[in-house]
Amino acid sequence: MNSQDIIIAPATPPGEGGVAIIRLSGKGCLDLALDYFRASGSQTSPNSHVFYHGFIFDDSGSDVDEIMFVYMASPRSFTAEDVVEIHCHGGHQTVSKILQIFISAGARLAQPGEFSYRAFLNGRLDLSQAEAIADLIHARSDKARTLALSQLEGRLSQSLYKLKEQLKDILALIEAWLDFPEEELPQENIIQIRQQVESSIVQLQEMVSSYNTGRFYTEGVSLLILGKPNVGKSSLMNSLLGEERAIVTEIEGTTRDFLEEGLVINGLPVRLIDSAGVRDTLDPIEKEGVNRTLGKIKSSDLILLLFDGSQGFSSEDKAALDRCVHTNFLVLLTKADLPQRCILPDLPFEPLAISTKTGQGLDLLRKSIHGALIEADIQQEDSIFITNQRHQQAAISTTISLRRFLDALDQSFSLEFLAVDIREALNSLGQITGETTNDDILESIFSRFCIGK
Ligand SMILES: Nc1nc2c(ncn2[C@@H]2O[C@H](COP(=O)(O)OP(=O)(O)OP(=O)(O)O)[C@@H](O)[C@H]2O)c(=O)[nH]1
Ligand SMILES: [Mg+2]
Repeated sequence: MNSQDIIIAPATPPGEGGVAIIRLSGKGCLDLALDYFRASGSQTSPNSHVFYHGFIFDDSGSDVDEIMFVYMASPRSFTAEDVVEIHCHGGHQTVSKILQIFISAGARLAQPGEFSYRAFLNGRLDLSQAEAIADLIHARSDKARTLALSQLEGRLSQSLYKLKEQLKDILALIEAWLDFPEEELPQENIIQIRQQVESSIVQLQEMVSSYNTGRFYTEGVSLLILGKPNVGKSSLMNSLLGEERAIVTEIEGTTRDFLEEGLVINGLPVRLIDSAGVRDTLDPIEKEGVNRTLGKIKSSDLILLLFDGSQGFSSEDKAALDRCVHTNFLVLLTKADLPQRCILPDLPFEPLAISTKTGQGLDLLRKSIHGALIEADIQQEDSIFITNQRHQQAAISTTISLRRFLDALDQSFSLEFLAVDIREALNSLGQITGETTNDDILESIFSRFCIGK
């Protein structure tokens, strides 16, 4: 990507709408834009951050659209470069005609993520903030939005900055002593350094383990409804969705394939999966369905294991329960509106009685689903949530380097060794904010953005 060009792209999605926004960025973009803009007032050179009404015309001088024009002078713009936004009518023909005019005049169509990439190169955003923009755009729940916004506002960057400053101080101290090879690091410094590194490791570990919670809110969770035929799996799917999505009958083996639907449960985006009832069967179609269900058990974030409360606990129920050990699961006793006959074996937790006929237990179920997946309180002011696997990997690498540093300190290794470990830790931390991220990785991160972002 050449960062000298004037780039252009629609900032709004394709399709019809009241307004579409076309954005130009780069040195000289104002002059270029003014070549094809006629303000309706007398103003000839626009002030920064002020809207002007006028017309875009083409090379032949014909008007193309009536627009609003805004110029944002560097560095007070999204990319920190000179930026012009053209707010035109939101239709495909108008947008593509305006793009054509400026591309023929020398602007280049921006690549996906190129505006954000320039904002990053110009120091307007660090890498974790640029990634937060993409997360914000793709947020599928209110919590996901809040997390992305706090990352965009720099909460993650700030806490990383503090960590980095601490490690840099330690490195500076060690490097100062490197100049006196015959002397040892004073004991009081060693104690202080050890404490600082230990507390950094604790903070990093919190970040690493926050990833699951963060990931659940941003990417959503998969929730598998499991149980033998006729326990009420499809009925539960329908009740949670609030619509008759799955076929419900009193015939065992009604559901043969997966049914997947998205919904939000107490702020958590959920992919709810209804499955074929688990039992031994000779019917080849049902058998395939059962095999697929069993395959899904491992990949689900949480399993709702259903037992029919109106019937005795059977060997099929036992087989389903055995499949769930070592997974994250909740036990539900269904059909609580009927006389209860099911006597469950000992379980490490209380089963939940539900009825899809009366709605009993469904609110509690929603809370339990949330509780089984989200341990920490996401609103806690001082904790930072990582929502990106790349960040988690970098935090893990940092922790490994710091542990190695502590070992080396214990074994009185030379100061050079200690310095190497701290430098490595700093390098890993810098990958989150983009200071030490190599160009290939940067390119692959930004190329996942949409055009115009
Ligand atoms: N009384 C009562 N009946 C229920 C309840 N939930 C489901 N049923 C009935 O139980 C039968 C089976 O329900 P489904 O939801 O189709 O069960 P399933 O587990 O999806 O069954 P398969 O797809 O065959 O594995 C239907 O006749 C439902 O009306 C409930 O809460 N109370
Ligand atoms: Mg079913």
